[in-house]
Amino acid sequence: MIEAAISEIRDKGFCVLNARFAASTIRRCREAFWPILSDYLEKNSEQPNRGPHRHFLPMPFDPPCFQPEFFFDAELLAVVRGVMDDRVVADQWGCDVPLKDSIPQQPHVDYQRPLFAEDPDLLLPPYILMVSFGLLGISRSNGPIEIAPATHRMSKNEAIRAISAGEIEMQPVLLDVGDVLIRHPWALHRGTSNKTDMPRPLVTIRYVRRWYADFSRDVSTMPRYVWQSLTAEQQSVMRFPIEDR
Ligand SMILES: O=C(O)CCC(=O)C(=O)O
Repeated sequence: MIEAAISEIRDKGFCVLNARFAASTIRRCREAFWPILSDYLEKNSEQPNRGPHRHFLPMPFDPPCFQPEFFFDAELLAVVRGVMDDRVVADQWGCDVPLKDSIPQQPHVDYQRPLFAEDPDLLLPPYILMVSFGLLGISRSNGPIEIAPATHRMSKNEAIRAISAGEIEMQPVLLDVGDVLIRHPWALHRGTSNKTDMPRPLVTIRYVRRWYADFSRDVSTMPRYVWQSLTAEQQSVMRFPIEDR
C-alpha cells in the first residue's frame, strides 16, 4: 500500500488512502469544530477569503479537533516520508470550507513563489505535500476538490493551457469519511461549488521538508499542555507556535 501510494503521488500528483481514520474519530473532531466554524462564519460570512462563499480558517489544536493520529498515523507518515524524507515536519493545519453558492475556483497551484525565482519552471523533487480529509463525506454535490493529474510535472503555464484545451481533465476527488487525500501542491487543482446547505469542511495538514518555510497560511497556536502530551518523536514532527494558556 505504501509503495503504491508513493508511486501514485510521483506519477499522478495525488492519491487517496481509503478508510485511514475511524469514522468515530472524525465525528468527534467535527462535533467540536462545528461551533467554532459557526462562530467564524457568523463573524466572517461577508468577508470570504478564498472566493465567493468560500473560507479558509486555521484549525484549533485543542482536542478533540486535534487528534495525534491525524498527524502521526504510521502508514500516512510512511507515505509522506517516502515521497520526501524522514525529517519532514508539519507546519500548517487548516480547513477549507465552501458554502452554498460557492463557485468553481480557477485551477491553481498552492505555492506563492518558486523556490528559485530565476528558474520558476525548474522541476524539483517534492518538498511540500498536502494531506487532507473531509469532516463529512465529500460527494459531487458538496464541492469536491478537483485535481488535474500529472500537472505537477509540467510548467504551470503549460498545465493551464492543457486544461483549457481539454487535453487534461480535472478529476473530482470524492472522499468517504476517514479517507485521506495526499497531493502534491504543484498539481493544478480547484475548489468546486457546494450545492448543499451544509458547509463542506476539508481539513489539511501541510508537511514540508525540514529546511523549507514560507508562512503562507495562518496557523493556530498549540496549547502547551497539548505539546507536552506528545512524545519527543511526535514533537520532532511538529513546527507550530506553542502558547501558555
Ligand atoms: O476546498 C477545496 O476544495 C480547495 C480549495 C483551494 O484549493 C483553495 O482555496 O486554494
